[in-house]
Amino acid sequence: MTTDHRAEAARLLALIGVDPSRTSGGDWTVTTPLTGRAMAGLPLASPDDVRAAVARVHAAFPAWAAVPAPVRGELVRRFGDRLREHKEALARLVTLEAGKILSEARGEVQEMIDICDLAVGMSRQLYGRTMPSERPGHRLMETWHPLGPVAIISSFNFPVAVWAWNTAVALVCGDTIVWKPSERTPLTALACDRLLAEVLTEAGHPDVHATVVCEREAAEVLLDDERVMLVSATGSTAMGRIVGPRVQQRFGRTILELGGNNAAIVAPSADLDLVTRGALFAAAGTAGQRCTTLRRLIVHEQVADEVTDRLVAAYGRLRIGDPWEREDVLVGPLVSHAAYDAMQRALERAAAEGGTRLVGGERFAMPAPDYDEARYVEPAIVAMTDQTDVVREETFAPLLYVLRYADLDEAIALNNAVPQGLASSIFTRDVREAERFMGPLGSDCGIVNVNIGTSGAEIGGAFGGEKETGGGRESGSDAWKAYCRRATNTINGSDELPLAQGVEF
Ligand code: UN1
Repeated sequence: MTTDHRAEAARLLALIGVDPSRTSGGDWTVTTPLTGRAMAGLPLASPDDVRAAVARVHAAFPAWAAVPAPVRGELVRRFGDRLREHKEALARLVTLEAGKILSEARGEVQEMIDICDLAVGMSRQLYGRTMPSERPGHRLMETWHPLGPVAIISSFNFPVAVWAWNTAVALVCGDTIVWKPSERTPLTALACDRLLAEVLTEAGHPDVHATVVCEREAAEVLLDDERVMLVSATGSTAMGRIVGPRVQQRFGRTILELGGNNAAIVAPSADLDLVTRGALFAAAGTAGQRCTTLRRLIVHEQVADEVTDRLVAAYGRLRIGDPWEREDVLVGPLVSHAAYDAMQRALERAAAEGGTRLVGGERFAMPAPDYDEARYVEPAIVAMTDQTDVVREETFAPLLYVLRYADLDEAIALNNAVPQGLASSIFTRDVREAERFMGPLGSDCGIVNVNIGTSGAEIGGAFGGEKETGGGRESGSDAWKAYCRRATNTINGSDELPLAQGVEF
């Protein structure tokens, strides 16, 4: 008999202080990917509920925007403290709801803590520039102001970290927030909502954020409501194709973090120990369910056999199983039957398009009937002779395609010849190759790494990608600017009124 997940979820939610009425009694069933069985039920928000949430955070905006940014930063610091306190409980909820291994779930909560720390510093560094004016006694400068209510739409695979990237930064920028988490992971969302609510309520700003667990029709309110100034959405490219134009239609802003089809190039000089570990984690970690997961390995023909032999051997040693029951498991379940079916379809297509399966792809046989409704799978590697249609698509599962190349131009062209542009990497000891890959005619992705895999980005950098990945940037560096309204100020400190460009009037 496996753990009673329903009881565990209730216990963890109680520890965090979530009101039990929020996670019981509704029609919506939350299942755990660990067994595929029901773990909780909760009510879904209606379109009217979402409109009410928008109205609430919209009304709270002026008072929040008037709070000095460093004071907002102090509240984000307190939220980070709450996360530290509840790190283990939150991580365990992430494992229950998303199925990722505990080490990665703890890493995800750590990512939330890290972004809070960064945002606290940011709150004193929302710098605008001052520019010289062409007119005597004049000055030009820019000011970054709060933008307004922001909607955050997040996905099951990083149920809390991606929300935190957006939230911590948006809060210090002075925005208010409506969060629409994945319907698969509402419990972790309500747990985070509770921790943030404690801090903001204590500070007298209870309506600065709202969390709405809802289905598509209700979520669409966030796209169409003109009070929502920015929609930051993480998910599939198909979702982004709806969100982008719909919000743009009313001149709202978007940050889109959509599909990835991430590649690593392995050059002949690469350190193959790094390649094996880096590719193993990037391709099989999180059961292939990161947007940054390594999906294509582009290997120089001189080292291709050795690299594939080593990887196949490493895949053979991967421990697959229920990460709740065994902490030494490295690959947990896929999130759903649909994810498993999509992987099987991709494997069939890859075979039809000339691929040779080197390892994996089978449903992993779990020891007890408790797991009949879950979908565990052996991570797969498929050797391809060409970058065919199926390789150019993102299959959100642990399925790695291996391609060979003869010269670096060809490898870079393969890296770029997919519709998505999120993460990429090169393994090489040749600094010239690394520079070319990072250069203007190198990788066309938003993330371009050297001698590490494609996944596991740190929060300090701007996160996001090009082309079908959507073009948005979140998290560190100057990504905060997307959450602000920029004003350009021209200030005349003289007694004259000269016009720009020498105009006489
Ligand atoms: C995602 O999968 O949506 O870079 C985000 C990474 C993580 C974030 C992934 N820090 O893999």
